[in-house]
Amino acid sequence: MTHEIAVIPGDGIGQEVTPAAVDVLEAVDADFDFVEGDAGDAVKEATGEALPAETRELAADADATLFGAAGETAADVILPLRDVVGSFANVRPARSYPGLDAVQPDTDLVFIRENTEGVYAGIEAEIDDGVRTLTRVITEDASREIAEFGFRYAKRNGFENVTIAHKANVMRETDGLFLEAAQAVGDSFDIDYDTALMDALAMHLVMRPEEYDVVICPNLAGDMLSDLAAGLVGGLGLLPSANVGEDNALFEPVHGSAPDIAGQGVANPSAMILSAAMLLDHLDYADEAAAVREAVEGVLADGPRTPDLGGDASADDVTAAVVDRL
Ligand code: GGG
Repeated sequence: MTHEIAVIPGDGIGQEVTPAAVDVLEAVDADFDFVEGDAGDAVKEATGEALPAETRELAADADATLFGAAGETAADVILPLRDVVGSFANVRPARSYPGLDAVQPDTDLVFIRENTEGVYAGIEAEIDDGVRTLTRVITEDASREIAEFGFRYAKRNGFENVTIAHKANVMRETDGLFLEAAQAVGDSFDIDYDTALMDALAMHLVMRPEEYDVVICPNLAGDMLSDLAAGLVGGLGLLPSANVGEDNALFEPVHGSAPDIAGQGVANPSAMILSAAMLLDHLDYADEAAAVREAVEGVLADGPRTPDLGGDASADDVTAAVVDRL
């Protein structure tokens, strides 16, 4: 069966790493049709619209989407795209790799980030000169849904501990509801869980990441804590993600457009290639997904490596080495 994959490189290094994922998907034993769409800062400059209707339709109609990176127009591109694919959960695994000089070499955890609300609901206003507000939306339904997804994910993947991140002692109404709903779900699962104030959790993750398996987070906390974890394992070039919905999904690296290195060809494609491995898993190509992960691991251990990991290879060199191993 042929699967249609929408490919949306987006901004900055998204243009450089997205073709790497396509090369890898073309190298595995699976049948894909790739359809490319435009989105991002340059498209907005040229057309006035960061996410053209045709690109939305591509993502809506495809079996899955590969997205590269969003820049200044992130709120107009990646948030609506997640909505187009009906994604309520953002899965962000953070693990250290043998042979890499990581701050915390025993890291192996997964953030399950609520993907639709919190402070990313986009409700902002200027209510007076010099006074702006933002409305944080937390609903019982979305909180329950992300917690159910997180606990099921932990069970399915053999993880032993779940942590519910929150700040309910300050955001009493919103995170109070998130925590209450997530705990009710936790109580119905046969799995150990605890709850953690997200600020203290940030410190514990830096000092003892090996104590954590699955961390269920409200939207902004998931975005920030996963970047923090990227710092523990070797940087943002290593963290993939899946935006999962009921019937569709979008896969993207956790990193953004990295304007400081965009155009130089030296962006680390590993996060994007590992996102393609998550896409393979999602479409039931488990063996091919495992082979891609193994190939990436091998290249991370033996090189070539991009400059963020201390090497001097290009994104193309790394991609070619992964494809060779496949
Ligand atoms: N590929 C991820 C990306 O483009 N990140 C930029 C960004 O600002 N993302 C916000 C988010 O992940 O919610």
